[in-house]
Amino acid sequence: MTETTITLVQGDITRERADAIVNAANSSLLGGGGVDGAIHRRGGPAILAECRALRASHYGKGLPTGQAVATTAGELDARWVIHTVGPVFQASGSDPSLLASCYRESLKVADELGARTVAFPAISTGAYGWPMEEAARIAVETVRATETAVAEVRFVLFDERAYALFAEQLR
Ligand code: AR6
Repeated sequence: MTETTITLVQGDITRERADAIVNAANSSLLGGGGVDGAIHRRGGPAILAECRALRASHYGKGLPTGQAVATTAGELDARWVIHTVGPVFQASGSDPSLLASCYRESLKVADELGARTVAFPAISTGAYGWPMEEAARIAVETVRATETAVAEVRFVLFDERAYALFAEQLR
């Protein structure tokens, strides 16, 4: 296995060029706000059409939390969008292994596709409420621990604080 390089970018993930762009989706696969909304808006209707087809076939009950599935990237500068569903953070106790699973399963799908560059957002850190610092640690640790043929994992962080917290994990 070749070494995977982890890189960081601050910005909008829908502006990235990569083999695969990961979407922080929900189980319905039918869109939402945040990264999900932005990906469907910029990627166009082809992505939603494939998501609907997945719901009509393999994922009748939706995509379970921690799993991942690929569609076309539509008009994005990528070949695929890999949709994954992060866990909702709960103050009473949340399962970090489900968040780790999102990164691991997305990389597994990327390997199946032959993707060499994969861009990830900070899954679960928006609407799903995961504290950025812990989410950054889980993201970086999981990618480091995953055997993959992906050459570059790029974390695309929306704001300065998220970027700084991911940078700290890479140090
Ligand atoms: N590029 C990169 N990062 C972004 C972008 C963007 N264009 N937009 C937001 N972020 P979220 P979640 C950051 O809420 O927490 C959706 O409605 C954002 O600042 O997109 O996994 C889905 O349909 C945050 O740090 O995803 C689900 O219902 C991070 O991306 C639900 O939200 C993730 O925020 C999923 O919630």
